[in-house]
Amino acid sequence: FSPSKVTVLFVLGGPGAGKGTQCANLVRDYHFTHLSAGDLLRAEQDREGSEFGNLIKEYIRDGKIVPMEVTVQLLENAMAEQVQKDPAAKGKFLIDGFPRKMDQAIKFEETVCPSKFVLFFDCPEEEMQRRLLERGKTSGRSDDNAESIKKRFKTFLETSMPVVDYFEGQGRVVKVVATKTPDEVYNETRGRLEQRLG
Ligand code: UP5
Ligand code: MG
Repeated sequence: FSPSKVTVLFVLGGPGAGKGTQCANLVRDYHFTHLSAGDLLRAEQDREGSEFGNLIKEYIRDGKIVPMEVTVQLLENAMAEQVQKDPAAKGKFLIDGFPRKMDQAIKFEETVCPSKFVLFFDCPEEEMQRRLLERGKTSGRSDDNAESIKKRFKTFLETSMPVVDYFEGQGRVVKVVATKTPDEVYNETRGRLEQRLG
């Protein structure tokens, strides 16, 4: 696909900030295609015959960032598949939970497609932890436990926040406070998005 024909927004925020929840709202109202890097990695982990299954499993449990080649390829494949399915549609993509390390950001924007801007959900750690522990009761996610959550927060602060700061320095971050109810967060998201998309 041609990068000039698609629109990409990166959706960032700490673990449990509500990226997935808000992306679902945006898909409903603005016809974006939602691609969660974490979901794509979990699907690849479970795919029979995947050479990366065990590696992904370990990285996710430890809250570490899977080597970028794997994730960039999964995203590129998913985008190409979507464009092929619906060539007439102007591809509008929400790339959720990516890039969360500088090397991924550079690589993706150079080789796949630059993002128009970054939607950043800002939420304090205590609130994110509360949400994740609550979800962990039923989610079955291998990283929704106190020990993995701690590691995910550490990676977010040390490795992923620098990516947000990098985009911020370029004036490409749209920040939304993500502490209130999902509906309130969504209202703010819509407002800021419409301002920015014009
Ligand atoms: N909830 C949501 N909004 C709420 C609100 N306003 N008030 C109260 N509750 C709210 O929400 C989390 C929970 O909170 C849900 O129960 C929800 O109902 C509730 P969700 O919308 O799922 O938040 P989200 O930000 O999407 O949280 P998620 O757990 O998905 O975040 P992570 O960023 O940790 O997970 P992700 O799947 O993106 O990545 C997982 C792992 O994959 C990473 O740790 C890493 O190991 C690996 N990974 C890579 O290696 N490379 C990548 O590029 C991406 C991921
Ligand atoms: Mg998510």
